[in-house]
Amino acid sequence: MANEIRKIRARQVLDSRGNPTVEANVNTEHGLFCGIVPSGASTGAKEAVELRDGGIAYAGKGVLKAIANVNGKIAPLIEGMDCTKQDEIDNAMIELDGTENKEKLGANAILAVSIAVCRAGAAAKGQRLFEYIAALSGNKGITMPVPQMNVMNGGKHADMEEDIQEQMIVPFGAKNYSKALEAGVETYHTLEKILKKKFGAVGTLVGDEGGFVPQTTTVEEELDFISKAIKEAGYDGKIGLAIDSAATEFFSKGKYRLYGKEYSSGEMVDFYADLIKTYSNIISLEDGLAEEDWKGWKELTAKIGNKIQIVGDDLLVTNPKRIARAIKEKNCNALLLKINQIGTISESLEASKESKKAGWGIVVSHRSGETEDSFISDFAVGIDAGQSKFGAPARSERNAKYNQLIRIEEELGEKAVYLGKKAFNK
Ligand code: 2PG
Ligand code: MG
Repeated sequence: MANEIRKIRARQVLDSRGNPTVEANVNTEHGLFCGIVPSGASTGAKEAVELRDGGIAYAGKGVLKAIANVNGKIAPLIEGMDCTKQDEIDNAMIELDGTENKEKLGANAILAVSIAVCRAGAAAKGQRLFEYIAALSGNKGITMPVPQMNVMNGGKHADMEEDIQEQMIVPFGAKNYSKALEAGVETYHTLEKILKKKFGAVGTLVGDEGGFVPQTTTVEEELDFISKAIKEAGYDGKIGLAIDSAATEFFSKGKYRLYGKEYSSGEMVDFYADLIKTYSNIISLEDGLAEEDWKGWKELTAKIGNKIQIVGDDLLVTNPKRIARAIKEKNCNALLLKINQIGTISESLEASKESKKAGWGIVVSHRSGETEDSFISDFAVGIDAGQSKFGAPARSERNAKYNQLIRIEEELGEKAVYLGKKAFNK
């Protein structure tokens, strides 16, 4: 049979934090195709399950059980199938697993295969990966994402408590993606100089996503440093700010605890409303509230969702069911799309489709634990997401994504679209 999957094999490799993760290889007549799975630190409770071994090796973080599931259970089922039938293959794995959250086989086992199959499918059709994903999903596959670049790390990504996790710069005012990248990189390096001057060498230590972790004590102080860097780099008015609070991490017993202060849900909403008044260059806010604070999210969206983009990450976990609820109840107006939160490419496409139908923005996102796999770059262009979140433009597991986008933009040539501010929902 043409396009037949001849062999599937998985192995344990390392992610950017030095933790084990799953790599799968899919063999067809067109070659060998690979998929490597990322891993989060500030994970949503409702994410698909990442199967870990427990025990002593790698402090319990080994993935040999997931590897055994690929080699012993998934491979016998999928080998012989047509690699261009992404839906059928993903559904077969979902059925074999049989649980709501993929806990039996592990979403890490399933996703590694799903990614590799997608690459094999593209090769079988003689298409570039982004073109193939566009065809699979009924999109044009010509939109270069506006990057949210994480220049200041905090929270779980920097071993900080009661802290905002990510402060990002958003180079929307560029004529194309490459120019946006250039602006982002120059601003990142300007920020480095500013922080070094202020705090010395310790001011430029970086967190898991390559952003700096200076000794700051308020969000305002942090945003001031970044705004200064934008200005000094010459991009005032051309680069905006985005925040991922990852608020579930500083929420407990009904209270939010941030930078030494305590807030109710309503007070957090006011906090953000004030913040965007002071910093009118904020364009997007992700996980401003905790993952089960649906009522707070609704208030937040009603209050400032017409001024900035309100992005659901832990709230939605790229799960079509939670997305449907949030669309209905108006809890946010944009999806953070992480393929390993749901565990297959087909379900990720479904999540993006439903979000688009609702008029939401879509941000295709990395995890804090990443690898050299740049699949999500092709995915972001393939679904015409319009936005990406791939960390700081530093460290090769992040730059692998930015670099792949450079190649895609070059290939698209005149066809490439850069939406700038228009990519953001309000
Ligand atoms: C997030 C992500 C990526 P993690 O919260 O958006 O930045 O972090 O992968 O640790 O969940
Ligand atoms: Mg997040």
